Amino acid sequence: MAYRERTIGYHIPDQLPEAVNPWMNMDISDFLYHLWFDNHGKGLEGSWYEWKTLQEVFGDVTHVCMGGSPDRAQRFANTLHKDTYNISGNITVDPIWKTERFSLHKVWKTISVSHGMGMSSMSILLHEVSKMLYYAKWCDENRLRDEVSFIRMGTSGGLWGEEGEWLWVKAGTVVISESGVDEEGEERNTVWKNGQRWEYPTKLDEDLRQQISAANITEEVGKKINTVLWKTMGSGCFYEWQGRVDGFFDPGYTEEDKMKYLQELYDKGVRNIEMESGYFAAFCLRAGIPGAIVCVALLNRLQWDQVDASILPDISENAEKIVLNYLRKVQAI
Ligand code: R2B
Ligand code: URA
Repeated sequence: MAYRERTIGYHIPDQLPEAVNPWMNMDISDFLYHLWFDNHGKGLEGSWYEWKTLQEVFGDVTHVCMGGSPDRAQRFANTLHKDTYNISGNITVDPIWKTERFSLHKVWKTISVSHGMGMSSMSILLHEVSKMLYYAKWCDENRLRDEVSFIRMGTSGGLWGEEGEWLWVKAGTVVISESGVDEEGEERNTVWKNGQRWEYPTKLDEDLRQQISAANITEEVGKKINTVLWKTMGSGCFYEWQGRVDGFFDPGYTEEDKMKYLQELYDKGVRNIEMESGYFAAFCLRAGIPGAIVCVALLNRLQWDQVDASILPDISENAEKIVLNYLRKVQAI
C-alpha cells in the first residue's frame, strides 16, 4: 500500500516517486485526448509524424519546457530552433498536431509546450505529456526519470522589500523556486480523489535549480538578470486568491488585510505568486522527474496589483533567457 490514511482525515504518500499506472503496460490503446493522439501514434494521420511511432518522435526528449500561453511556447520553440541550428531571421517551428488545448513543439531533444492557466489546466498537460514520454521511453520509468526534466517558465507577481534592503529588486526579477506553497504558505499540494483529500509535498529539485541559476551569466543572457531563489505561492485564481483588490467584486477585505496577508507570505519565504507551482512541484516529486519553476515577476505585489503593460516587452522573456542558456550548457538543444 503506497499510501497511508491519517486519522486526521487525509492521505499522504508513503513513498515517492509513486508507481506508474500498470494500465499503461497493457499495450492497449490510450488516447491522450487533449494532445489528440494515442500511444501508438494514431491520430497523427495527415501530419508530418503520421508514419512514426512515439518512440521515434519523442524517445530522445531530455527537457520539457512549459509556459502558460501558446504564443510563449511558439516563441520559445522558434528561439530554440534558431539557437540550435545557428539560423538568423524569422523561423516558425510548427506545433505537433492539434493546438485547440495545448500547443506542443519539438526542437531536437527539447519540447516547448503551453500548459494554459492554473493548476487544473496544467494537471491535464502533465498527465498526458508524462504518459506520452513514458510510452516514448519504451515504458521504462527509470529511463523517463533519468533522462527527462520538466521546467516551467512563466510570469508572476513578486513580493519584495523596500529599496535599500538587499531583497529590493525591480520588476523583471526572476524567481527560481525552491518549492511551491499553497494559500496558507505551506509546502503542500492538495488533490481531491473520490471526495477525499490527498496531500503531497512540493519541494523542487535542488540540483536542477542550482544549474539553472548558474546559467544566468551576463555575456550569454545579454545582461545579468536579478534572480531570487525562494518559495513560490501557487494560487487558485489571479484575483481574490492572490489577495488582489482590483477584481470584479468588492473584495470583502481591506487593503490593510491584503498587505498583512502578503507580508505573512513574505515572512514564510514566499517571493512570488503564480497559479501552477504547487501542482507542478508535487507532480514532479510523485513522478520522480526533476522539476524547476522559473518565473519572472511582472510587478511588486507589496506595492500594487495592476500589471504595467508598458514594461513587459523589456522583461517578459527573462525566464526564457536563463532557461535557454541552461539548455545550451547541458547541450539539450
Ligand atoms: C501566471 O500568469 C498567469 C495569470 O496571468 C498564470 O498562468 C500564472 O501562473
Ligand atoms: N501571474 C500571476 O498569477 N500573478 C501576478 O501577479 C502576475 C502574473
